[in-house]
Amino acid sequence: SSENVLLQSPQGLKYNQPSVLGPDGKVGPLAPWLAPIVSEGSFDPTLIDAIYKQQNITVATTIFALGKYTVFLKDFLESAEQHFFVGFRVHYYVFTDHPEQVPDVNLGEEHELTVMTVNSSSRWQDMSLGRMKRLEMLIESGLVNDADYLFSLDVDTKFYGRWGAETLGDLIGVIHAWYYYTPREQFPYERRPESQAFIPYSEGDYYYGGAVLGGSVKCVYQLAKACREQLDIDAAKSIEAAWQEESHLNKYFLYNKPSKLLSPEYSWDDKKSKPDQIKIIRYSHIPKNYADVRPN
Ligand code: 5GW
Ligand code: MN
Repeated sequence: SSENVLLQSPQGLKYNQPSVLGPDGKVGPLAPWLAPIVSEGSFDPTLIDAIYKQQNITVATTIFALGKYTVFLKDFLESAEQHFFVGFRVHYYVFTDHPEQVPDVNLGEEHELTVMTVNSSSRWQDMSLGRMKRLEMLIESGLVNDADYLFSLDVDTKFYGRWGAETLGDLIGVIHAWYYYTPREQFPYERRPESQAFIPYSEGDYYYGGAVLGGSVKCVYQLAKACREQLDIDAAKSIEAAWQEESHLNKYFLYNKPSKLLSPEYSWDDKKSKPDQIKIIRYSHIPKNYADVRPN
């Protein structure tokens, strides 16, 4: 059905930073490469569901819950069942080193969950940096061949509102809740040229959140493989990008433009109060006590 053609832009091309907020002060509606920025009011949920329903699609979703992060699974899954692709076929893949701690959550019709048991690691780098590699391997394994679209989502989060077919497309990135009004030279991109995630101060469209990535299985595969390769090159030089996978994701999205962008409605933070420009919060980071959940 879809072509899966990446919208590539050359490195070093100079153009003005796009604004997240339009002249009316509202989010969107378009990135300057004509990708829609999805926000409340920009789509008709009934219509868009009806269109995608006819295509009988499956949405695969990977969630990583390694070490102590299994505590987040219950709220994540229960809230997802309330709001995430309700009425569509959904297949969760939960990667964990504690399969016995995966809660028994009642799943809706045609919703399915597969536990992917992985080895425990004492190295925190393997937990926070291994997602791209595992995503790449999951797709290579053929397990998600039945899926049309794939999302990878942080687990220390909750859904508060609808997340549905409006978020589907070839390559999907989310605009970070803390940086949608920030001049690009102040984005927390990786700024050391030694890192593969390096972005010069004169470049950058948006600051994308690392909690959400998605798209067609093919485009997500290309993304995961490319980011994993860049992470490996950095690791071989003992370089860790400023915000790890998020930095590499931002580099990837700068030169491989998302075909659709999600407004910060789709990746909020409970610690941040809602400004008027943001009409609804759909998915948000919940506060976590780092000392409780991170490895020592
Ligand atoms: C994260 C940071 C340092 C050490 C370990 C982790 C970690 C991340 C972990 O111990 N277990 C784990 O499952 N993760 C996965 O990576 C979770 O899915 C988590 O949502 C995701 C990103 O890490 P976060 O959520 O701690 O990152 P921030 O930027 O949201 O704080
Ligand atoms: Mn998180």
